[in-house]
Amino acid sequence: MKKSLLLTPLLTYFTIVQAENPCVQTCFTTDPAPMVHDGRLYVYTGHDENKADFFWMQEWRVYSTEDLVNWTDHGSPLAIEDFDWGDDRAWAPQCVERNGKFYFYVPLHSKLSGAMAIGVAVGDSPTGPFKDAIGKPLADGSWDYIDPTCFIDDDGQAYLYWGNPEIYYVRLNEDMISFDGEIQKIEQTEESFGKPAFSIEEKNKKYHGTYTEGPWFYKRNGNYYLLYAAGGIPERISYSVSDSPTGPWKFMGDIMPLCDTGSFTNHCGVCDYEGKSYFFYHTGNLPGGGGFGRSFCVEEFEYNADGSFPEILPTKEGAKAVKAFDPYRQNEAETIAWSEGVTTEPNDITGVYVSDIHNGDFIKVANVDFGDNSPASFSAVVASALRGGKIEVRLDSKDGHVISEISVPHTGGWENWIQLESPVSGLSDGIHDLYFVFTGRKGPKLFNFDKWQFHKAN
Ligand code: FUB
Repeated sequence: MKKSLLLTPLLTYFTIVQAENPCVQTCFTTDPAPMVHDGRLYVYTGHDENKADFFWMQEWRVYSTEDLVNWTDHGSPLAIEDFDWGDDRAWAPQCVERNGKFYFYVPLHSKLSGAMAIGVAVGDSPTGPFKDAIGKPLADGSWDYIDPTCFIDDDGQAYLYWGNPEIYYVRLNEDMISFDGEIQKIEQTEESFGKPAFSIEEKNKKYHGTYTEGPWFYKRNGNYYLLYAAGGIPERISYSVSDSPTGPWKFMGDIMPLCDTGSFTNHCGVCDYEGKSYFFYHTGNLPGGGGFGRSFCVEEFEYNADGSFPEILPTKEGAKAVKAFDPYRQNEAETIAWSEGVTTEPNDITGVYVSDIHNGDFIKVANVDFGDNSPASFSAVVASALRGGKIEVRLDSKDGHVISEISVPHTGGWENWIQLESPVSGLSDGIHDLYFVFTGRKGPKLFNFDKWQFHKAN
């Protein structure tokens, strides 16, 4: 069918393309740590369990985006099971690259000490696989050995900071998996962190600060920044700066003040991508979330002229798209701007796919650029152990008009994949949000969805 030409420019013009916070809806994703590599922005996270009453976290997860709007789920390339000496609490991670290797620093509970420890895993790609790099903790034996943040200075010296409520650091050796010398503890004073350490604070004096946890360490324009969760709980995000990687630090105040985030913790990470600056944090705002069900969010910001931070408040909208999405390559179904109802699962052969699809669930892919002409067809890779269902491909809203439809049959198993193709008709040029709306019998899981692609006419 021919597209409605008249409507195309209007819809394209008025489409306000914004990400939606939290960035991932298929599971809880805590303690975000961004890393830019090879033109993509990766975010390493923890994973709060459903219905948890504490941080009973078992694995770390990786997501990535090229546009700040659509997030690809790379699953969990690292879990407690990968550390023989660990048995619980897969808390706030960070991954950094050096000489083509990816070093994944994590806190977890140690069987050796019975307390918390810092581990390091190594991999050859940003999405893993990762393996314990040294077969033992990098630092072990204190309840406050959590939340490592790693930074490599211009002279090649790498630093690892961590801790709650103390701030520890070491100079890492060039191998990134060892250090010489003692673990250093940073002196916390009112001038450096807004409040002295508990042991030396003046009782009855009201201080603004308190370093709590979750340090995030980096350098910009010759200044070293240490961002952190502050104020005990509930937490805000504050920061200190220095002209040296090991201080002395100067307390600069709050970046994200106490807000109604639905979570008593907060945890930040910062990066630049495609010429813009982004602030990552987490909230309990995903339906079913809360203090032990947190999900990462993102806001774009601009540094003040003097390099200080503006105040950053949580928004529902998040960051704007920095580029359009290409529907003509093979796309992973788990690349999602927003979804409702579905989850994801891993598979050794196909990788991560979308699962738990029920009648009425949907996936939105934002800012999709169909170019000047309508595509000829749409294909999807799907599997079903039951009677299947339908993918309705809709434009611009989940009730938008249907441009293609795929009927998924029984394929003989939840991972017996087949590729199906269907013609495209109706308005489908220009930039649109795409909705995959799933329909079928009410009640049961319908099918799994792994990949999709639009095809141009020959
Ligand atoms: O996610 C578990 C802990 O909660 C993290 O290690 C802290 O930073 C806080 O977010």
